[in-house]
Amino acid sequence: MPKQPRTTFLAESQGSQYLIALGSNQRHPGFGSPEAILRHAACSIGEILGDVLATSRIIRSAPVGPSTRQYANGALVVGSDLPPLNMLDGLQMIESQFGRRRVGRRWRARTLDLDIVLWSEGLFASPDLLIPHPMFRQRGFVLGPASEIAPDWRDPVTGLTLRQLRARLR
Ligand code: A4P
Ligand code: MG
Repeated sequence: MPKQPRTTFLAESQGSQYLIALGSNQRHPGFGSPEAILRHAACSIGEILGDVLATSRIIRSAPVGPSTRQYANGALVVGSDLPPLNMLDGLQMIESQFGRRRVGRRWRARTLDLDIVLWSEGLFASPDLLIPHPMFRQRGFVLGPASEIAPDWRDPVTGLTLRQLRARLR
């Protein structure tokens, strides 16, 4: 595989950084509202997967796709030495701890969805994981929170920063 250009983002932190998008549009009997679920999930990510370096506000967004319920969405920058597939495994483990069940149709209502949007080392592609996330450039509910915490992070595919991608969407 050709060597990918490294995106320098937070020079002071060790290892690599991941930009993680969080979404929820279903209450959890123990954790409560979608907003509360996202806050607890951010804590779990910090305990298990790496250092939470930046946390966005949590926004409310209209559902894209078949689900009719509003979402809570947010974003985190996480510093971690985990390679991408281990990060994905860890995120999916946390999704299931929050009651996410991977059955039924895609994009159904869910208690917690954790997607890897960007990785400081650039591109990653395997059958189970694509970085950058293929849809993120079209999604205000990702770009809004993400550009708040990492406005100058460049998408390695288009060369545009998150701030620019968000402005282009609007
Ligand atoms: N996968 C591949 N690349 C990635 C990546 N970069 N990060 C694979 C995470 N996962 C990745 O995802 C399906 C499979 O994608 C995973 O098993 C993984 O191997 P999933 O989370 O099980 O299923 P999903 O979330 O239903 O599908 P998908 O395609 O991830 O949907 P999205 O893109 O997450 O969209 N509207 C609003 N307002 N806010 C939302 O948060 N979210 C969705 C779901 C739809 N509409 C929304 C929102
Ligand atoms: Mg997902």
